[in-house]
Amino acid sequence: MILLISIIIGFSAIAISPNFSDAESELKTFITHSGKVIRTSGEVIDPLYTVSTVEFDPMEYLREFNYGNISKLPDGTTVREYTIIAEDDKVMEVSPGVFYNVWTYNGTVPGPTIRATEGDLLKINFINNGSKEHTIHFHGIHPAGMDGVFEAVGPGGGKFVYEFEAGPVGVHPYHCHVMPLEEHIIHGLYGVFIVDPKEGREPADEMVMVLNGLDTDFDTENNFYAANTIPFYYQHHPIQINTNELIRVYVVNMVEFDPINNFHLHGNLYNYYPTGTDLIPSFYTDMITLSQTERGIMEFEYTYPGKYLFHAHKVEFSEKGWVGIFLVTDNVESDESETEYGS
Ligand SMILES: [Cu+2]
Repeated sequence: MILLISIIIGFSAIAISPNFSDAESELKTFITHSGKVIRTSGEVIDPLYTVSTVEFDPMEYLREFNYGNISKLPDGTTVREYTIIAEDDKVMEVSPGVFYNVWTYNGTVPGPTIRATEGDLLKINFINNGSKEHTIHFHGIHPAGMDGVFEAVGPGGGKFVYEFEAGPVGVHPYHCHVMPLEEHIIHGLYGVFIVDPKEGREPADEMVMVLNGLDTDFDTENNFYAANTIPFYYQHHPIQINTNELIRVYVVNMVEFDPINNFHLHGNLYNYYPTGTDLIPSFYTDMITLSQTERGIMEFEYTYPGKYLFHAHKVEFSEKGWVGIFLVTDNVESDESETEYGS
């Protein structure tokens, strides 16, 4: 009899199992701020019991470039050394009351903007203090062993030194390349790598904008979009620039899930250098469209003072946070601006 019952229970379990996979049985249900019921296998963070552990100031990030610790080889080659530490346990309040588990390079999303000149020798000391394997995969030209794909760096203090010559000239992303890749990117393991031409570029007020999305409910759709992580930040804190001063924006699209993103500038047009690899612009436009990791350099000057929007012309993205304002004031100095081009 017991045997018969066991057989029946066993058969029932087999019959039911196609409808209740392991993954589905782990799904949790919660209600979003808009009342939508979401089922997710991701970690749901309760805002009432959560404290942000990330300090990130998008205004500081905007114009902050990390040139590394500089030394010279006997042959005169410039060596730049950087340290990047990965972690995956931080929590960031990305929007009021919305807490998100960010995976970070040096504690922020995006990670630091690494900057060098073409031909410099780069040494990136990578330390993985996370709980999962991570790497750094740089876009650009380098040996296969420095590509950050097949040499996963173990958790709990694993180390790897990426060493290669900076090139080509342009603006490139770097990001973790451990599978599942989408997960490692969407949580925030990415940053910008700028390679300057040896002759430099024209002096300008320079800034970096990483276009990113945040999937805070783990349904593989972005709930928020932004330039530099915090939705609506530059709308509430306009970026101050001057009339008749060259503005140079290094823009990198790191949005996952959505096939395109774009960048529209109001009251002006910009010269656009795709990937920044050419010193002659390819377009003069007020609108570019970017797929995943597409990037480039925008250059423009404002003639008239005032407030000008910049945003995704994919309106859904701008309404969910990817929108900002340039506050243009009359340049009181002469045309010879004192803004320095860092090096
Ligand atoms: Cu990773």
